[in-house]
Amino acid sequence: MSENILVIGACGQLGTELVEALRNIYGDQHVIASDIRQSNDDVFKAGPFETLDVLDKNNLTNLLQKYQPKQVYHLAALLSATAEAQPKFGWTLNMDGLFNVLDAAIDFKIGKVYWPSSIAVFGPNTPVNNTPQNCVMDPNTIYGISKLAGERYCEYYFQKRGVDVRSLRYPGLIGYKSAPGGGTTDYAVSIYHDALTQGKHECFLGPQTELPMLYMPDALKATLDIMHAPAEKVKIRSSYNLAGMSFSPEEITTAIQKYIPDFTSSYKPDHRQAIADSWPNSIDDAEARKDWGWQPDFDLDKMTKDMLVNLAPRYGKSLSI
Ligand code: AKB
Repeated sequence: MSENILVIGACGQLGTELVEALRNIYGDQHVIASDIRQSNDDVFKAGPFETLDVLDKNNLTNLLQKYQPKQVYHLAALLSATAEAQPKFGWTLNMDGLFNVLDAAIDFKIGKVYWPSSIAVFGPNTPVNNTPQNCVMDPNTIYGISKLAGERYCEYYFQKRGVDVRSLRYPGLIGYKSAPGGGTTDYAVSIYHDALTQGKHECFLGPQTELPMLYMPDALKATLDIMHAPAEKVKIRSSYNLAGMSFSPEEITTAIQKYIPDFTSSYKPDHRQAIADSWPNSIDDAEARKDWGWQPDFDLDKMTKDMLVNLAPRYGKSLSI
């Protein structure tokens, strides 16, 4: 496999791990990582890295001319909490960035485009449990509104302009290799670090706030699976519901206590509580399972074990797991 692949927004939580996974498949030199800022992460030293502001069309055009990628993963966005703090910029980056990439896909004959959506497309009137693929969608955050508009835009570009664009509605993503940035689900990453470093965690959500989550190896598997699926199997061109597990801060605390019995959580809900309250508790991902064979490998306990085993040495700890 010798085609070039461009990852935009490569230095974020998902991008960092996706670049590594793609380089393992396609070769270091064929995966071009790009972001508005350079990262020190070792993964970016193995192959090409370019500075790219996706809002700058000339910058994007130059990169596409240079590398002629056959696939583009467009991950650059402001997440839920950050976009609420800068709504105008959140809207501009999330929407104009997507427009630029979809238009470039036509101009440069890019074979496939990946663009992430989110459970943030759902809102207060959405059925909260086992949320179906198609239902009331009334997001009340800038991030969610931009993701829902982006989904409609992707489907439009597929139907009317022939762009092979594929997308997943990610739940909260949890991983040990890279840090999340500005999401409402981020507590579920920092809780593991706090458990190992301080033995306690102060959660910015209330104890019973149940949210859909996905462990990073499953997120990478789903992303690569949908991008590698034959086009006719990808029947939904807005974005697929995707589920891994669902839990509350209280439940993840209990899961960690199994391995670190003295660990405790306290609760101090902030502005992110309202965002979490507008999102589903759990997701029905039957369409992804049916269309391209999606199946997650990790539940809360398996993920907790893996997170702790991998993070403990970083903090000089050894756990008997
Ligand atoms: C966020 O919390 O903003 C993201 C998401 C669910 O899309 N992790």
